[in-house]
Amino acid sequence: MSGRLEKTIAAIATPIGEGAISVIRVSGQSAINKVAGRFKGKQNLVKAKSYTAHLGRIIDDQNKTIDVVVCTVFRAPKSFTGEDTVEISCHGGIHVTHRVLECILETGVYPAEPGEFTQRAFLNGKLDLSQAEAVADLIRAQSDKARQTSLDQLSGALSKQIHVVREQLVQSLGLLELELDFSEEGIVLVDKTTVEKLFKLGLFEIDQLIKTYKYGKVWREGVRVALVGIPNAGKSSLLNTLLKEDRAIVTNVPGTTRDFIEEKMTIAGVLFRMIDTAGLRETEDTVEKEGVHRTWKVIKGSDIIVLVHDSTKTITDSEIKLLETIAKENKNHQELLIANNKTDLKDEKPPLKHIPEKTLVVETSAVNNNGIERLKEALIRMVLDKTKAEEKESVVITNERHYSALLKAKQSLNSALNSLNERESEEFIAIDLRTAINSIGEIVGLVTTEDILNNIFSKFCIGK
Ligand SMILES: Nc1nc2c(ncn2[C@@H]2O[C@H](COP(=O)(O)OP(=O)(O)OP(=O)(O)O)[C@@H](O)[C@H]2O)c(=O)[nH]1
Ligand SMILES: [Mg+2]
Repeated sequence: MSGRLEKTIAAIATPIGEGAISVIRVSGQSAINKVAGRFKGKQNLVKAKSYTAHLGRIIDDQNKTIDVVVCTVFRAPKSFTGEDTVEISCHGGIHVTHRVLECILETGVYPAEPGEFTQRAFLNGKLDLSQAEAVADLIRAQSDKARQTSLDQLSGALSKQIHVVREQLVQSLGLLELELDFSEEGIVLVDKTTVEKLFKLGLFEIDQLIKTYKYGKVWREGVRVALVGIPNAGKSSLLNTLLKEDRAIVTNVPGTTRDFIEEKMTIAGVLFRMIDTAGLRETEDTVEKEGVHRTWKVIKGSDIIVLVHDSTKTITDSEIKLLETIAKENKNHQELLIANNKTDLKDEKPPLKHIPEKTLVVETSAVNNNGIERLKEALIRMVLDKTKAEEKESVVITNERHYSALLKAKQSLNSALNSLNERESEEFIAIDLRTAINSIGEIVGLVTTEDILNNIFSKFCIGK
């Protein structure tokens, strides 16, 4: 790793395609010198001050002009990577961008690997690991909520909280190492209740963070909403009306939708993944059977289930079975909502029986748009109500790696607490405590391995 850090690297930092400009980022000890050798402008880049931009031309080894560019110079340590950096803004064509990059690489600069600029920022202490991960999350954010949580993480809100929790555990370790005394006649340096209190405080704070993950994940990946029901209830029609787009096939033939269809939409800044499914019924048709099988899978994996019911029909056995299954197997605390559809039809409306108490029923019509706004409000309210408690916590866990590190820390701390209560020797308790401290440290990168780093940064794009 350290050998690599001595190398100067370059990559295209903007998406490949035609645009007004593209940016080529060059970073490392000799970044400014190398670019200066291929740059002709009024200013010699070698002498350029930090944070200055210079108009000029990029030339190849034959002195031929490749493009007219603007070079922005950042001097270490005040750059994204913490190293000398030049960002070359050239014309945004695919060919011209590659040619400019080639000219720079020809001078002995190395092509950057995925995420290498951010990895350098981490290794040079500009960002901790959770902040580096937030860069990728911010770039991938698909909703306002996702953007906000990544930005908070990038600003260091999570890091701060992690350091507080870790510091508490380190303090308890210090106390523990001072020597716990359980015997009657020994010198009591630290009493058991003080350490126990500290452990419990640590556990409480770790738990608070763990609890936010359910929502953090939702902010990041979106709320999965399954539109389910019996054939012809109007699931596909509702999807189309919600999306304001003719996305799914709608016919009056029961069993039209065979495979599920997933589409994204945002409501009040929150990303929702709406999934239209095959109508549930007993069938001998091989394709439809597979569709029904997939519907059950979608039901299990979603956060909210919208049972679309045809309001002109009496509730069927299939619908009752669905409601019972959701009630029984609801390990993930999924929310249930009923869209009582086709309210525009003049037919008689039989009473909705057999639905669980307190279930929210929204009257809808996919044909004349009636109740669609109310349905959207109900969806967002479900998400916000559930997250209200957690929103008070300023820090939200969105990343699976952080979540598993917290779970590991909790497990070790619990085990330390047990050992303490069973009056095991302090060395024994300290082992678990150190494991917990390390797990917490992994989140911000105080403890890392090459594997962890490779795993994180290889998922970045080149140029980030
Ligand atoms: N009047 C009226 N007709 C509707 C409404 N929603 C759907 N329909 C009609 O009901 C029929 C079935 O609609 P779909 O959206 O295909 O129903 P589905 O639940 O997706 O059905 P499957 O894919 O077969 O499971 C179509 O003829 C729709 O035009 C509604 O709110 N009002
Ligand atoms: Mg359908």
